Amino acid sequence: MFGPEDKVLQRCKFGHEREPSTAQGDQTTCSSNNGTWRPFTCKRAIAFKGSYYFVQNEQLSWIEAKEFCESKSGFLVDIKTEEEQRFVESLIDAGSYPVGVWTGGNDLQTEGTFQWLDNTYISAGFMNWIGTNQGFSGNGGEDDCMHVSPKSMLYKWVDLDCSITIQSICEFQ
Ligand SMILES: [Ca+2]
Ligand SMILES: [Ca+2]
Repeated sequence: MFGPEDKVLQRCKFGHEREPSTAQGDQTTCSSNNGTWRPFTCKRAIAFKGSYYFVQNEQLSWIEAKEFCESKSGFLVDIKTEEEQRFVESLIDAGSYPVGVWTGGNDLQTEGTFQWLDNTYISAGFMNWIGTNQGFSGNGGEDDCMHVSPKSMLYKWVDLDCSITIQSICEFQ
């Protein structure tokens, strides 16, 4: 039996992701899941310099991570300044990301030329690659998707096989 209040469509605010929760969250309410009502918490996206960031803890391939962010009207994070890099490092530090996190950086369009998902060239701005060349030469040109490595690798940018499943960060503007 649903009361009138249950018919109100509950959504998380823009930039917030809804996740199932049994704990008290900051915006706990009820949502319908195939007729079963259950509590959920709106997980906060974190604001920084005019953008919002959401860490996706689920391990996804690069394409899956990209599609997840887009399904929330965001995009896989682009890191365009040293300040933004430091902020992403703090997000990595705050969680448990043994391999690091996906960014939107990729050279799927032109091998060896990395771009962000807004089609800007990574080489045109701030960079934090592990080597002097774009990407990591260890696997030839096979790796096309860029991630930020964990603290143990000084958060350097390294391209990986896009099908590897790791955590990721969505950015919202
Ligand atoms: Ca950005
Ligand atoms: Ca490549």
